[in-house]
Amino acid sequence: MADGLSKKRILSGIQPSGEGIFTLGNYIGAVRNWSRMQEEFDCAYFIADLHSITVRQDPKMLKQQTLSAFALLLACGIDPEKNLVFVQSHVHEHAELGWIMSCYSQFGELSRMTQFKDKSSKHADNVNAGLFTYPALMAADILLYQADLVPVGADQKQHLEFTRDVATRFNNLYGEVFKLPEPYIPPMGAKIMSLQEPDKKMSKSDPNPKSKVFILDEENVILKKFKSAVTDSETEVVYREGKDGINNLMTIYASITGGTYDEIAQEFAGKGYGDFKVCVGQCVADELKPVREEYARLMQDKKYVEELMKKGAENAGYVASRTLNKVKKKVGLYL
Ligand code: ATP
Ligand code: LTN
Repeated sequence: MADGLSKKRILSGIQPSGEGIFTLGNYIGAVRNWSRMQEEFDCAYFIADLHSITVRQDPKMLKQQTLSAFALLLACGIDPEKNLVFVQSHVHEHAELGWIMSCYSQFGELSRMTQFKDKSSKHADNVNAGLFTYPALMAADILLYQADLVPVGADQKQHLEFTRDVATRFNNLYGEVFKLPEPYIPPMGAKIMSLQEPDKKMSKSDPNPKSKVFILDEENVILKKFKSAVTDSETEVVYREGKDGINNLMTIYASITGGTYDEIAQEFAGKGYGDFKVCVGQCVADELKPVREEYARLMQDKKYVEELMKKGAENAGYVASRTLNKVKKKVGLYL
């Protein structure tokens, strides 16, 4: 990162929770873009394990999934030599600044967060304080690294607005401590929908296994899931309102092959949905094969992956501690 000073800093995180780690939606909508941005930007990517425990997790699974998720970031092409790649809980500055940020967050604004409202109604038996202060920790994640740009999906935009509000409040009190981050929508960002209910986004936590493709699914599983994807009663492969299922398959195909909707419609003119589904499934399987192979290779050498985790945390800690120390001084904590 020798030329890190001249490049804008990108930061993003992904939770390791959810069965089977990352979906095709996470891949096309997030992780694949993260790896493409590493030339142009100075990037920091992390596994948000502290955020995952705002919902009850099985401890063994969480530990396993954290390792897998980290290895998967590397397998998707994120280079730990060029970027900061780490596990959130390994860098204690996140939890520390998270606490400080929570002291500058208002009850009212946290109560208005739609994710809090959603998750507290979904997990009504465990509406814990961490779920409530989740955005303060996320603000800390971002502000510690003085990130310029934060690639997030639409669901996280409110949290980014909140981050800017808290940072502005803090800066108004103590001077320019934090850089104000902007949301970043990557040029190739696409929203991938469920294969079974194409009006809903493909989500790790969807209980229906046929609704989602995992990055680590084997080729035959991927083909099968695409064969059973819900479409419509027409026969024409064309992108049009009301054809959510076909539109979604076309989006997936386009984002992997780079073709336009018109080109895809031409390619499949006169052919049925069956042929189209096989082709989409095959191109997804081909795209994910090298990722799966690299992941398998990395996971054979757990020690090596753990070593990279450790180095990543050290490098991230160096950057994070500079911001945290500045904050502590400003607030009046005795250093
Ligand atoms: P959960 O089911 O637990 O909400 P998720 O699969 O929706 O998980 P997140 O951890 O919320 O995934 O998101 C991680 C990243 O992946 C975010 O940047 C988000 O915008 C992106 N992402 C998630 N699902 C999709 C999707 N279907 N299409 C495009 N991008 C997605
Ligand atoms: N809340 C995010 C994950 C996340 C994140 C972050 C993303 C935690 N901290 C900081 C960007 C920047 C999610 O659930 N997708």
